[in-house]
Amino acid sequence: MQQALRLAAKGLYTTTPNPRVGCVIVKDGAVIGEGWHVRAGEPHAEVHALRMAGDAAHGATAYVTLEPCSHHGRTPPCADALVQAGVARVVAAMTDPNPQVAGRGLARLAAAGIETASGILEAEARELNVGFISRMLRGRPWTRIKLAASLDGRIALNDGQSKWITGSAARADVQRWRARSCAMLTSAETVLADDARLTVRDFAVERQPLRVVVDSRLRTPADAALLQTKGVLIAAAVDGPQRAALEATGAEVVLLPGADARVDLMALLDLLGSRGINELTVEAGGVLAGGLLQAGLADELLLYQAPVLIGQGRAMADFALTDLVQRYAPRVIERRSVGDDLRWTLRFTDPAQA
Ligand code: AOF
Ligand code: ZN
Repeated sequence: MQQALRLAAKGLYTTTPNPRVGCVIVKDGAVIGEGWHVRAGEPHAEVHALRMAGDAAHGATAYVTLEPCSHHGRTPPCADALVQAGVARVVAAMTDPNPQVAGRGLARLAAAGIETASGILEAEARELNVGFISRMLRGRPWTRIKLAASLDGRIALNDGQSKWITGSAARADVQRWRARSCAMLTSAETVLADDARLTVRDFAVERQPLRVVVDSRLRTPADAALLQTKGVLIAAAVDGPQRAALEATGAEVVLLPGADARVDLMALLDLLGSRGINELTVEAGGVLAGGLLQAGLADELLLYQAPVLIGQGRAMADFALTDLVQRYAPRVIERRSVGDDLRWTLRFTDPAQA
């Protein structure tokens, strides 16, 4: 199963909106087939592994990081392919949260007389598909807020200057998180201040994340750097004359009015879920981070903390407490060095429950 998980991870940057899945077929103690899902529309992991194993798959054991599918999606059911190949046993790391599958794949195998098991290295398998699981079970993406802050917790000076608080290693690391994300979320405020593109540039990728801008009053300038690459969604709360100019750049504009003439963030995440967005990474300022936190929509914080003091400046998340008991206290998942910076992975949501 460990080998199957390593194979699954090869699809980290490409499988969206599908999950990352790996499969290893073993017979008489030897690996006779291996495969992983590369892209939606192409064969599933099991099909690649069965093709490699050929006739030898008869009587073998298949290890899969996700329950084999039982439905006709873009491709036919893997459960049927495994039955036809005559495998004797199928071991899955976890069941498929897709309501079209949800246990039916394993049930179909069992009904055909195949021995089945599930729950092997399940935590690792869930970690790999935390976004897919979130979308299947909650209808919205796994939402990760990336923060780059000074030792004194500031993300910018009061005048907005923020280049560069963290070091080059941290900035390179951020590119990996962008690349695995289905979408990036930012605010008009950040676009106006930083003119960030939010694309992956440090290494070659075959797809760029969808870029989403929370822009309640349509303040995004049509010549913003982010609009120079296709694949931008602008979420506004009120319509305005600027809309036509934004749409002329190829961007899509949606109206999602919420309270106080601000974008309804829950409605936005639901929309992204309906569009197949599994992992969403937020790179914005304190207002959007604070809004997501207060709405209970932040699942994870990825915080790069630089060993610098910048004194007065902007906070990571904009909110005010009246009592310390109200503080946000996510679980510490990991603390690791990235160059001279410290990267914290903090979670509000347990992926097993997402
Ligand atoms: C598997 N093995 O390698 C993957 C699975 O539209 P399709 O045909 O690509 O089906 C996509 C669904 O199949 C996806 O939502 C998930 O439930 C499952 N993914 N299943 O047996 C695989 N990638
Ligand atoms: Zn399948």
